[in-house]
Amino acid sequence: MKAALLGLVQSGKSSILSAVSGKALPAHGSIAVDEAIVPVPDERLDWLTEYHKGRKKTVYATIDCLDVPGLNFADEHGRAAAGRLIGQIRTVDMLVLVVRAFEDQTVPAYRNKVDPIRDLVELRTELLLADLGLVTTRIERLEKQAHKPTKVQAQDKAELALHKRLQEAIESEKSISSVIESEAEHEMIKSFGFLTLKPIAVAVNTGEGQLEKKYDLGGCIDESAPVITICAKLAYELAQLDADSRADFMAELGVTESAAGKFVKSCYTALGLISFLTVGSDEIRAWSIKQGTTAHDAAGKVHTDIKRGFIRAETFSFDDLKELGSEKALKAAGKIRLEGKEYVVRDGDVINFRFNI
Ligand SMILES: Nc1nc2c(ncn2[C@@H]2O[C@H](COP(=O)(O)OP(=O)(O)OP(=O)(O)O)[C@@H](O)[C@H]2O)c(=O)[nH]1
Ligand SMILES: [Mg+2]
Repeated sequence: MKAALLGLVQSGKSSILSAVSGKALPAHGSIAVDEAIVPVPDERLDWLTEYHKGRKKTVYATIDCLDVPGLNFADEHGRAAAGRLIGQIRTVDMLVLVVRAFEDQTVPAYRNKVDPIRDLVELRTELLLADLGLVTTRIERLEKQAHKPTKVQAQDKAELALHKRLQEAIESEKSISSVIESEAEHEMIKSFGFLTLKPIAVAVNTGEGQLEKKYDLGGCIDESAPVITICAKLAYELAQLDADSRADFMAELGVTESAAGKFVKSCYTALGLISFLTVGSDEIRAWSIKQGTTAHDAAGKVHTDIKRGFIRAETFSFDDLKELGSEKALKAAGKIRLEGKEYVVRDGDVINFRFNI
């Protein structure tokens, strides 16, 4: 899964990504898209590691994140650069829109004023315009093509009708995701990488001491989009400490949830992801999958051979193990199930795939 952190200039994208991934900050003024891997914090994995002492490795699930240089639509040069950057993120699975809410005289504010709602509206409008550009070009092309009696004429006509609907939606400021009605329609347009079809999360980068503040984003984004409040500067500073000092400092500040925890949760919610866990002879590992994934497809995530030779998924719930204390007790309580290919995996399932190759 790949997410792109997108926002106006100096909103705190690189600080957030460095805080949650541990990667060093990019050079000041960098104009290239940078990439970092964000480990998914998972206490269940930590618990299992403790329980199965002696395994060599604990492998967290990860989310790939792109750190996109700040967008600036305030002048022509900035608009051209923003257009190029937006073109580079059409293949990602989701967007994390980062908006600045922190006041700091030493960091120049976009359009001379800190205003997270105005920024979010501007970002959203620009994403809609970028999609409109693609839709309009496609319509022009299909209009030339669709009246020709070719083998794909019916297909062209259907696609033209759909793109006209998209155009209308965008012109009334609706995202493409709000008008796509079926899997078939989705298939028809998925290769375009429309930005307003992608799931979105919003990270409001607030000042120190304002982490509890709730921001009313005034309906300027889809209601289902998760919104988190992060203080990038504080999160970055905390990330530079060792684990013990970090825990002490967080307790002192009354910060209960790490920025990484919040960030990853928002991506998981937006993408509809869950995790299942495996305990191998040398590694304990978490895997992220879409909600609704079957045991057969989950096996394929671990290894194509395991999918091909799938026999059964020996499954129990992590919570049951934690409550009963041992696998022996789980067995005695009949909590270890043998599931078939069609079983729909649940968050926190610990699975041992039985397979035959
Ligand atoms: N006071 C304060 N400063 C912040 C906060 N977050 C970021 N900054 C500062 O704002 C400046 C920009 O932060 P970055 O993380 O580089 O922001 P960015 O969005 O990656 O910037 P561009 O990539 O240049 O658009 C840096 O000087 C940060 O130290 C914050 O929460 N509080
Ligand atoms: Mg940056």
